[in-house]
Amino acid sequence: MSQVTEIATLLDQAARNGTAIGQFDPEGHLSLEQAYAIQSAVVKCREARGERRVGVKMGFTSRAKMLQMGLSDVIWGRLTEGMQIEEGSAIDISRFVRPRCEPEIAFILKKPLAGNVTGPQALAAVEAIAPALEIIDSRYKDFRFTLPEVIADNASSSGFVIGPWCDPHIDFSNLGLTLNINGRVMQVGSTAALLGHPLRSLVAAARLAAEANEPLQEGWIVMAGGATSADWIEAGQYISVDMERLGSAGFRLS
Ligand code: 0L1
Ligand code: MG
Repeated sequence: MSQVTEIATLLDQAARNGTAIGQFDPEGHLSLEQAYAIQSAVVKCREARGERRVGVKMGFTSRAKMLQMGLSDVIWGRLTEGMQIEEGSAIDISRFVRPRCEPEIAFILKKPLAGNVTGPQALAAVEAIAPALEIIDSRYKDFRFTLPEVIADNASSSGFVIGPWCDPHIDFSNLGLTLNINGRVMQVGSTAALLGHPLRSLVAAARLAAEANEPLQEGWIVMAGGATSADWIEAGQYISVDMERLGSAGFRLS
């Protein structure tokens, strides 16, 4: 078994069982190319079990988080249908190691999108936009990881919830939003936190996915990135996002 397959198998099992593993590259020696190769192999494990690819997620999309990590670019991960959580439903916390949740805006595409595109070209490929939540769950013990490790771990992607799909022609550059737990506001933010405009995240997704020879497909969802910091979430909580003009999305953790 190659080292890529070996690490990918460990990460896939950790995600399936909700059990943490130790770091495999604590000094961060792996190249980003190697890290994404492991991520690709992790997602292939899911596809081998019959899960369909449904899109991509973007990570570290706020300038503050990028600088904090010493990064000059965003990171991305792959979404499969098994990660989608029906809006308003309840899910069992045992499937996670130690989950956190962040409010996002999601795009769904009406046509493929690839390469170096402009904002208007990206918008022309968007069928609809929606308020959304991402559940992130690092598979590493004590939430300690290097950049190659988090990329290999599918950018901590674990679940996502999509609210009502809305007309993409409204101005969504600076929509106010809150992340709420049991109806209490925990985080306040704006879609402008995503690289200044969420479309920039979609433009980056088109570039990065094409570089990986996996161009964005018609019908795919793009989770544009966290608009606030993520909050730890626990069993018994109802977690929701309220977004100006677009509405709400939520789920219960049991
Ligand atoms: O912004 C993101 O969705 C990436 C999250 C990866 C790091 C983490 O687990 O906090
Ligand atoms: Mg996110």
